[in-house]
Amino acid sequence: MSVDAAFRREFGRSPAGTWAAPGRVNLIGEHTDYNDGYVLPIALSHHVSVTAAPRDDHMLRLVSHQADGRGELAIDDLAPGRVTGWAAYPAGVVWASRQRGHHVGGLDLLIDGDVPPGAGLSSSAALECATAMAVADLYDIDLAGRELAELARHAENEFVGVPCGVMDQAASVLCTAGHALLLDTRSMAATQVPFDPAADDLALLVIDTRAPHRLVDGAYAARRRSCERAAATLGVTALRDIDVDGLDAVLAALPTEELRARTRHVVTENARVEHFVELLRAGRLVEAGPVLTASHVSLRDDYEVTCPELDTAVEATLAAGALGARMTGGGFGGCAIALLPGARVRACVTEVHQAFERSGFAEPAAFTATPSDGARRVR
Ligand code: GAF
Repeated sequence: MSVDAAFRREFGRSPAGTWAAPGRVNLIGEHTDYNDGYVLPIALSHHVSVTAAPRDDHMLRLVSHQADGRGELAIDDLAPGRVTGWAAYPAGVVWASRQRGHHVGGLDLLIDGDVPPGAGLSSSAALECATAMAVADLYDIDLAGRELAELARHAENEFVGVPCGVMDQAASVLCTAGHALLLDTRSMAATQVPFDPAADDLALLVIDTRAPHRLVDGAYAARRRSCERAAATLGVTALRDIDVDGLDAVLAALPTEELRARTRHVVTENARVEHFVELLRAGRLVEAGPVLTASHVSLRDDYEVTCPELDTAVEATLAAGALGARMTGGGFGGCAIALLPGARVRACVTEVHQAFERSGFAEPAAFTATPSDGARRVR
């Protein structure tokens, strides 16, 4: 059934259009975005789509084919904490738009897509960004690019209650095909860096460990608080301000081993992003694998956000000939990525499956990623 027919069946009228926003994987720069640091995501070819029509009243009617559910909300009653589950993301975008003084009336929204939810591939940011684009177009709001990403992030922080940084929403909006997005999350300067593993006979494999990933859990917020405490103790605005040269002397000023480890991760991770980008720009992607693996080790040992499934995925891909591998996204479950010769993809996937089976983990899923375009109107 076409999306128009599906919309008509659900809402009894025709839609005004469809907007689609992609999920992402982050190549490197993890847990740096709420420290004013650098990130380097690519958009995936997987999308969340929002087919929408404005309404004359102030009702928000929502149907999700992805999450198999529906909701009906009065937009004048929207307030942080009042909506839970997947509906909080589109409702949060409507709320955040109105908070910023934009006139937004009622909407019918049909949500669909193929970004696996709960896998750490930013299905929620994609839903927010597709909704924000639909709302902006339908209510004639001059909102695009960074500002749209900031609004989506505002919805997630304030309405949904997840204290995330801006990476996922920025990736979903600003990425372009064939490129990784180098984002300075302090200045929001965005640079497109050509990223084409196939040109070097390489592939970027994404392994969904299927270990449940929940950002809402307190561990993400706790990491964030540790970073803020470390920055305050060191007298800097954010850990981004600490130079990797002379890091040991700086760390000695922190009171606990935990704060030293968290700080070491953030500072060295920012340096790894810069190094990775230098290699990319110099056409030396084949040499960049160890930088990815070093990021994983830092996230495992210093930042403590990996889990047995992520560590196993990384070890198995390296054993099967990957040049480098790491967890991607918030961690505590979700996905790992591996950079490997295209000819090793099959063997690598087999190795990961076998390693998961030996460990008694759920069966993982895998696909190769293609750097794709950011959010757009599709119809
Ligand atoms: C999650 C968050 F949403 C991002 O903002 C980022 O902090 C990431 O975890 C870790 O790099 O995806």
